[in-house]
Amino acid sequence: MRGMKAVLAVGVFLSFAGVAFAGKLENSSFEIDFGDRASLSMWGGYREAWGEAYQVNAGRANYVERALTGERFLLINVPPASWNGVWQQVSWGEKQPYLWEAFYQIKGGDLPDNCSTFMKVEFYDGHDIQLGSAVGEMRRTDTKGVWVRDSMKGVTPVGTAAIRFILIAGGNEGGEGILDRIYWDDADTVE
Ligand SMILES: [Ca+2]
Repeated sequence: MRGMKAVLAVGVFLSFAGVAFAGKLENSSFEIDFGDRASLSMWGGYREAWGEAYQVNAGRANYVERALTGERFLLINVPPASWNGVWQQVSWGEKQPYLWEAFYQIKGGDLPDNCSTFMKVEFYDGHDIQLGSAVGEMRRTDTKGVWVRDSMKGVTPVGTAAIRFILIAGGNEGGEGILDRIYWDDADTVE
């Protein structure tokens, strides 16, 4: 039992360290200006965003008042029957653990039953062929103005050479567009 406690203590320490220091993702707090991206390893504006996903400034328009850190965050809108989000691909080994976290807000009431936002990962081999994927908890409950921590962890499958880290929102079949209600900030791996 003593050994187990030591392992847990180290785990807690590393979790805090992961919050304090940058992980493997770039632009993890969505603070870097949009623009052409020379590297596929950076999300935000070019090739790594699809649908209605935007990096926006806190306190503007109908956005939430404060970013978790910095001045900006990710906004994901969901037009009827659509999927939208951002992704970032990072080199990773096979059979290796991964842990990443992000913080979200949902405002304006709970999302419709058929609409949600969540974290997702996809595993790719050295030829960029997808080996599999995993999804986090589907979120749709109003967070009442608070940034809520979310996380995902697991172990990569055999053959993995990269993980694609994804923040996504969608569904909403036949509904009205979900606008200015889903936000994410500070998404990064934790080591
Ligand atoms: Ca931020």
